[in-house]
This record gives sequence, structure tokens and C-alpha cells, in this order.
Amino acid sequence: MSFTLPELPYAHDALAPYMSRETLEYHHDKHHKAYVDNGNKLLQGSGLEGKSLEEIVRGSFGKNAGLFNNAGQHYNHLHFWQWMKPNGGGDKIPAALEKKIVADLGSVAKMKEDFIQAGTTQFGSGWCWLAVKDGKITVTKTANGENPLVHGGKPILGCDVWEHSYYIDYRNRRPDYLKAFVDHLINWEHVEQMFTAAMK
Ligand code: MN3
Repeated sequence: MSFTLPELPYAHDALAPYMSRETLEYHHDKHHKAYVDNGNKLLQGSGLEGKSLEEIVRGSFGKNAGLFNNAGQHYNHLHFWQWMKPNGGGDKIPAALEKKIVADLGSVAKMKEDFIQAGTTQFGSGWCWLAVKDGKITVTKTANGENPLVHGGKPILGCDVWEHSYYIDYRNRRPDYLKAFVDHLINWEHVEQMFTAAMK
């Protein structure tokens, strides 16, 4: 396979004021594009050509740092655009997913609090996650381009806490960005799709 930059599933200004057109122009059109372009160059001769993206992410982890960083970030951003939508967030969580969140994490409010805390305490660049691991939903965080796929889990929701994701709109206020993501941007239907697939 080769990596391809997807179109955003909404207009660049559709997530304003919580994520601006300018942020999405840089983040999607430039940052994600760079991961795609660099990943395609590094895939050549890696021995992983022809594998799926998930297999490339797992197969390069700990072995081919350059390819892993770009393939991991390509995977993370492919889903990040879909994990958001205009008028998202809040408590409108599909029933089966909500039930599992309550069973594994205590309550929806606790899940949100733990997710924001994970993103806030990730030192430097990285991501915070909801992932399915051993049949349970967990809250985790990872550095740089890593994701739960390389730690035995399956990501169902992730938030990018690299500065390029929030500095234009929030400057240094990462917790405010995370709260806006949770309250106004999450596309719970996409989370539910990944949850259902992860539980199979
Ligand atoms: Mn990013």
C-alpha cells in the first residue's frame, strides 16, 4: 500500500470556534501531509510494502523509527479527523458504548475527567486515548506518534496533544483545548464504530 492524505470530512472552518480554520489548514494540509509524504518515502525498501497500515505501524515499532513515527502519525491523524465533528462532544454517547464506559471506568463524567487528565499530563508531544484492551475500555496516553496498537490495545478515541494541534487557538492552555475537544468536538458515532470493531 501507499499512504494517502484523506480529505477532511468537513469544511476547514466547520469546527470553529473550538478548532479554527487556520489550525486545520496547518494541521491537516501541512503536518498530516508531511507524515504521508515522508512515510511513503520510508516505506520503500522497508520490507513492509504491501502490508496494511495497522501491520506497518506494529511491524515498524522498535525496529524502524523513521517509518514508525510517520506511519503511526498517519494512522493517528486518519482517525483524529473522524473523531471530531461540528456540534459533537457532550453526553450524546451511543447506548452500548455508554454502558461499557460506565462498567469499566465508573461513569461518563469520570471517563471525561480521566481522559483530560491523561492529555494534560502527557509530558511533551503525544496523544491521550480510550482503547480496548483485554475486553475492557481503558484511558491511556502515549508519547510522540505511538498509539495503543503497539501496546496490545485497540484505539477507539484519541486526542492529539502536540502543540501544533492547539497552539494557534489556545496558546499554552492545553487543558482548555482538551475540555473543548471533549465538550464540543468528539464524534461519538465514530468512537462507537471503532469500539464495536475492537470488541469482535
Ligand atoms: Mn498532529
